[in-house]
Amino acid sequence: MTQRTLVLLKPDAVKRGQAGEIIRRIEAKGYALVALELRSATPEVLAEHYAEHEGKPFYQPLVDFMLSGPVVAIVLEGERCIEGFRSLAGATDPTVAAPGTVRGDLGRDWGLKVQQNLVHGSDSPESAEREIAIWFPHL
Ligand code: IDP
Ligand code: MG
Repeated sequence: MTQRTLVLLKPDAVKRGQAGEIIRRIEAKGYALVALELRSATPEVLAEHYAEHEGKPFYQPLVDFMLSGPVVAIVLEGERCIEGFRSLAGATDPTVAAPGTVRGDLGRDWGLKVQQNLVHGSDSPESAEREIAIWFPHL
């Protein structure tokens, strides 16, 4: 089943010069790049993107972090790439993300700053469709 998913390389990935390494892993897995752009998120885009997390204790720190520098927004295409990219990314908390994953290999232990986990990936076909429309309305 060919799918599309939205991936974000978060500001920590861009600042630390890990964007290329993460894109290399995506391409090595066989996923196609459909769209890719370095850009600055806006409060409006992030409010839509993270709507499901509004009201949670980590919401505002997460939004502030996502505004702290440019992100790379990517649409990938490939066989079961929604599940597949999340498998490449690893668990949300880089401290416990498995070795071999982006977060496990490249994530640092930032204490409570779980938000600095390098990447976002859509978690379902419905989320992917919604998030691609937010970041790439022309697609
Ligand atoms: P996911 O990115 O693995 O799908 P979600 O639960 O959807 O994780 O959370 C969205 C983002 O919010 C995470 O990637 C991370 O940046 C941040 N986050 C999640 N849980 C926490 C937390 O407990 N503390 C701080 N940030 C968190
Ligand atoms: Mg999520």
